[in-house]
Amino acid sequence: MMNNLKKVKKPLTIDQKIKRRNFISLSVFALSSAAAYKGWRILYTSPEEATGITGGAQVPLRRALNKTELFFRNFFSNNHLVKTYPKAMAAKNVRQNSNIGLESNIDIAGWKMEVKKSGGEVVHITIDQIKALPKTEIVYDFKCVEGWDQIQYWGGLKMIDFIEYFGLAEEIKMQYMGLITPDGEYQVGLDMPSAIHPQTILAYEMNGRPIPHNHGAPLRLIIPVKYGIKNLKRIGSMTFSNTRPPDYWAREGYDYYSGL
Ligand SMILES: Nc1nc2c(c(=O)[nH]1)N[C@H]1C(S)=C(S)[C@@H](COP(=O)(O)O)O[C@H]1N2
Ligand SMILES: [Mo]
Repeated sequence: MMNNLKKVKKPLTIDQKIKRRNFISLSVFALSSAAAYKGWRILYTSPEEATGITGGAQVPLRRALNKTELFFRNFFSNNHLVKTYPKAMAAKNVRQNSNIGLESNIDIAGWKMEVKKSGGEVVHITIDQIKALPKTEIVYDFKCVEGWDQIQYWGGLKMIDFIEYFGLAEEIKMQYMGLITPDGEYQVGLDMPSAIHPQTILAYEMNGRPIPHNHGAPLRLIIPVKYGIKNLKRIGSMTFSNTRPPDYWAREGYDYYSGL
């Protein structure tokens, strides 16, 4: 009686099972490939953004990049601090990367940082003026986009202290800070929240000693919330703006924000 009510399903043979599985996975593969191809076509045939501040990425891609940027900006609020380490953990042999803008000789004693204020006024600041102010030290994991990282120990003047001492409160109401080497060869653009993050410093010491030439003497940027590319060595000038300042690696196609 039971047999009449219930249609007995014959169990699938191993062979049939394999066939069925193959069919399912093939269909899934075909469908996702079609979707991927379509997505790629949309991206590929979409207009390229104008090459300028950022390299020529396809517009939707740039839109996506800008979305991630927004997410991270919100995520890394001013209160978020990068992890720090004891001094004993800092590398003795500090890695040294590219040296764009450091090729020419520099007269450390004669060096001055040029700060362009919003009213057009230009202020020149010496290394002694900067060293006269309270020093801040940090030991953290420096990360380069090329795939290396190292715990390093830097000392200098906190950017936010610098802003306060040199009366740049109006300037930091703008959206961006720009830094350029004295010869103009290497440039970095920073969103203001990162520039004035409590761990961002204008560094003049590495491992407790004046910064060596190839690491950016006499003054470089140490910005722990960003990848190495944003940590400009040998600062020549500082500007403030509401449009993105020139940025060496962004022009080469790297992410403008380059946050960790
Ligand atoms: N002026 C200048 N600053 C620069 C660079 C550069 O080529 N020129 N390279 C950047 C990159 S990619 C990294 S990883 C760090 C490396 O700093 P370091 O040489 O002290 O390790 O500096 C950054 N600042
Ligand atoms: Mo780097």
